[in-house]
Amino acid sequence: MIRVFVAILSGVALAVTLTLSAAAHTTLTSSVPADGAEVAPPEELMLEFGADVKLARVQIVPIGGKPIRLKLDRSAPASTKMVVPVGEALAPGAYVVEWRAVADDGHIMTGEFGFSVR
Ligand SMILES: [Cu+2]
Repeated sequence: MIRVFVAILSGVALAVTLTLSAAAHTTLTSSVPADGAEVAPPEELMLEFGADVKLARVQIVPIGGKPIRLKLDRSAPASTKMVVPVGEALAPGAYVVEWRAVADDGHIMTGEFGFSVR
C-alpha cells in the first residue's frame, strides 16, 4: 500500500517537474506593443522571454491580409530580450504577431499576440 502511495507521489512530482521545465522556456513575459495595445505604427517589436531564446521567425499578420515576415538578425546571440525592426509603416488596423523561437535546450516555442494601429 505504501509502495503504491510512493509511486503515485513520484508520478505527481514528475508531472510537476515536467510542467515547470516546459513553462521555464515557453513564456513570452512581455512585448512592445503589449498584447491588446492600441499604438501608433511601431518601428520595431520587442519580445521579452523568461529565458534566453533565439528567434526563428516573426511575422505580423494584418487581420484579413497578407503576413509581413520580419527580417531577423541570425547572428544575434540568444537573449531574453529581442528587438525586431518592422521595416515598413503599418496602416491603421488590427494585427497579430506570430513568433517562433528556439530555447537553449533546442525546444521550439511558438506564440502570438495582437495589437492595433490607430
Ligand atoms: Cu525545453
